[in-house]
Amino acid sequence: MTESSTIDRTHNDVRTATMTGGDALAEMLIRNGVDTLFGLPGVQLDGFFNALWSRQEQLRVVHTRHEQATAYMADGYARVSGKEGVCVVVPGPGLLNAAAALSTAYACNSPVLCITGQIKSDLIDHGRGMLHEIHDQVGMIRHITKSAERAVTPSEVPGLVDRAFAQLRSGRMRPVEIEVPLDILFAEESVTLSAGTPARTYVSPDSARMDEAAAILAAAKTPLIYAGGGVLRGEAWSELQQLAELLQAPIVMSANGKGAISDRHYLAQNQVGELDLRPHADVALVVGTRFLDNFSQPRPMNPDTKLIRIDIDPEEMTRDLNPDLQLVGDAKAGLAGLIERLANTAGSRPSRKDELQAVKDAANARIFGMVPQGQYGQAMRDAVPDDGIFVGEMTQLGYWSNFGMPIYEPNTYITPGYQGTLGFGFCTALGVKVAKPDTTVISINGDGGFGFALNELATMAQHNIAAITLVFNDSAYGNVKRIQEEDLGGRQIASSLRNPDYMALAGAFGVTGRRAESPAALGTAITESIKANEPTLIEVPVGPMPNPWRALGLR
Ligand SMILES: Cc1ncc(C[n+]2csc(CCOP(=O)(O)OP(=O)(O)O)c2C)c(N)n1
Ligand SMILES: [Mg+2]
Repeated sequence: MTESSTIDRTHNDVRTATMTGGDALAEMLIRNGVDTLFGLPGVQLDGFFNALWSRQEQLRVVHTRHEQATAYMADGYARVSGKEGVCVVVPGPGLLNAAAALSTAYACNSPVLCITGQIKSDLIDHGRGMLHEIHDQVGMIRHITKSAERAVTPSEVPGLVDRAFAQLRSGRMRPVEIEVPLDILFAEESVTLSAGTPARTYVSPDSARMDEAAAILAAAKTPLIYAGGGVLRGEAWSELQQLAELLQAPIVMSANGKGAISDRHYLAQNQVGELDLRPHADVALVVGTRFLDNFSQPRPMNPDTKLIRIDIDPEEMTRDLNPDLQLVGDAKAGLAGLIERLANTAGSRPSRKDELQAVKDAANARIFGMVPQGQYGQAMRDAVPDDGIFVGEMTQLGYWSNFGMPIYEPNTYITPGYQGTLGFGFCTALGVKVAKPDTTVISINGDGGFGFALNELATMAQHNIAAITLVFNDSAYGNVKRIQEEDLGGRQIASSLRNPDYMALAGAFGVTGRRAESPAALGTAITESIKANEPTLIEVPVGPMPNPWRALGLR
């Protein structure tokens, strides 16, 4: 069974004309549905930016102050828009600057297209030392992309772009790199533009295995569902909820899977509630997740729990454990297939609402009882509307939010995943806000992580990107400092930070600055910022915070 995606693509005629490589690249992006690019120009890209100049009505260019931001913004854009995010960087140092962000998109299965320039085509890999030359750029970037490829004539560009989009629209979504040398971007020849790449289709798991899985689930008394980012990337949230309701199975979401079911639903459980549920599960249905804990460790499952996995990536199935049943396919098709098979048999289960609501309430009492994280978390959640989007970071409130923040809609909680990249939060939130200008976007940063990208306050002001940027300022790489304090005998080194005056900093960039000295003040500051809807920085001075995983028994 395959099913068309909801993304509407305009149909284009195949057309042959004489044009430059730059024109061909720009035209093919348009033909693949791209309308926004995040980029930073340079001499190897002149032919491309020249082509973009004449297409500003169709392709908006958002330029940044560092290449990391182009790729983070493309990632943020991709995670919330249902479209691919596209960034454009010069070769060598430009691509290397973008690499931390690409590795993050790789970790989080985000469809990012990175377009890179190249030195002159006849000098590639000669080692002469051309401006921005690095040896085997394609080979280098392949390690953190799904594919990487170069065109060496203008007429090769349409195929290059279509193959990239075919990768971005099939299987496990991960970033893709393409590159075109500077002379080819200016060279002219006859080019045949294709109609673009078809929309994504969903691959269904093997039918006989789905029969087996349905039989196991029908017989299960206390089934438990684990949902990860694959549910969101595969737009499978309705199917997930329907199946869970049929089975009366609680759903534990990974950080990247948050929003797969609304936390208002009694079946939605966080990782603290999971501690109560896991030992009693007779069957675990694991959908679109690596199925690891916060520290990328395998979960200590009860050996009697039968394991069924749905995953688009066959390699993921058996990396750490051998499931009883492997369903290789898209979450949407897999879950729909199970619903079809279970609709008659499992329809009459009694509601587990009282029992599961109690598990949830007990977990939340502990989570929100954490001082001060629970109070700040509550203040943020109360101030932000249900459809508001939180972008996390590697900071104390980010860690807490990964398991604690209630999330009510799909794709409204965005994290750097296992890459844990400082610098991710602020930049990614800017891309999210470009994709969703009418939605509240909250970026949760520490002073350390924000420092990786504070130059992008200029981008925020210049392009009027009204994301609300929080900086929890403890004058420290707080997580590092706490480890040195608690586990390394207080041997503090390289973990204290002397910070700028954040209000003066915001003012210098032309961004509205607010300071919030308590959870209540933070709530007020967020509410005011939502009303003002302008580029905003909110500094939240804080002290050291307790280790959230230890406090909640998650480690
Ligand atoms: C790119 C990158 N470099 C280094 C680290 C290691 N690291 C993890 S947490 C952390 C401290 C973060 O400090 P801050 O952003 O202020 O958050 P806090 O813990 O103080 O809340 C560091 C340096 C990282 N995660 N990513
Ligand atoms: Mg800090």
